[in-house]
Amino acid sequence: MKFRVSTVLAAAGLAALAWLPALAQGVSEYAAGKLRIERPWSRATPRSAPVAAGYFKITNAGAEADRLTGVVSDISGHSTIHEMAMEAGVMKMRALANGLEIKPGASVELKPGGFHLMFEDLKAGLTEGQSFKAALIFEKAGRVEVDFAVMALGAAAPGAGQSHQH
Ligand SMILES: [Cu+2]
Repeated sequence: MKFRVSTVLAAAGLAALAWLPALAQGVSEYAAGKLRIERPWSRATPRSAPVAAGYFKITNAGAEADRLTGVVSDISGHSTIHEMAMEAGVMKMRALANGLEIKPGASVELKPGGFHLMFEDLKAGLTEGQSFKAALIFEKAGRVEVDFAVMALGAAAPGAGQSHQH
């Protein structure tokens, strides 16, 4: 079954490529109680852009739900948790008033086109290759300091949509 083998190899190659930037920056993983936070990343910002986004994957290995209620970083005046949602046929982002719930046993991935952190009122632009610190604030797990790796301007997570830019 030559076809199958080459398909598998091609898929493996693509996956490896997609993870290359993360590997180049070092694997970043953080634990807070029963929560595991993986690979916080952001994107370089165009000159004078007022906002930047933040992404990561979070897994709740506990028996109780937890909730990401806020984020604080020195890079921005204030930061919020956003979702992308359809409104009258248009994809828009909006702040999650009650934060982002992570159910027991579940993983949530913040990624382009979905949930994301929004660093607003940026104090300086973000450049590919730099990193910045931010504190994620959870209802139960408390405050977790993580490093966000800044990827290229157009970097996209595997499987991300393309109907938005921020
Ligand atoms: Cu947003």
